Amino acid sequence: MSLTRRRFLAMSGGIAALAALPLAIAQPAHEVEIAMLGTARGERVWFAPLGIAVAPSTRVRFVNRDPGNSHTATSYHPANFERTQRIPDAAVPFHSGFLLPGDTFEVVLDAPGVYDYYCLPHERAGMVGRIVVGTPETPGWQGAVVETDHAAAALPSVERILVHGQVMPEEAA
Ligand SMILES: [Cu+2]
Repeated sequence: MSLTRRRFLAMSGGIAALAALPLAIAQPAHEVEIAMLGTARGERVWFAPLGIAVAPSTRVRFVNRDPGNSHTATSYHPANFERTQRIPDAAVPFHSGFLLPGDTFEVVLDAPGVYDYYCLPHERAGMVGRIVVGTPETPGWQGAVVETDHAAAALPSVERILVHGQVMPEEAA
């Protein structure tokens, strides 16, 4: 079974599950910020929010607000260090490069669907995030993701993100 086929099957179930839920992004912002954060000694690192719902063509600004570490925002895609694709087929993969404390990286997400991303040096420490662009009703939605990756298992569900608008790390478990 191809990746595309599996994504389609998962997407179909997701649409059915979401049909009755109130969604939180009635008034979409044109810009959102996702902070890169960490404890003083670097024992824990994370993106905040961990999951966020945005409208298509929202500008997402990653800001490294961790004074003690460099981070990246890197979409799961074969073009980025041969990771499994976890962004819509129509999306352009993004990779911020290493952001020093205070640095920012911006990306405009046009294609609807689910974007999973990670921090290159901290992926195995669980520094991952999820952006949901649009809803299952948005034309071109490709919301399915294949949730087999270990780090990605820490991500909140698409349904949870759509209902709440955003999910902070403490709530994700
Ligand atoms: Cu990091």
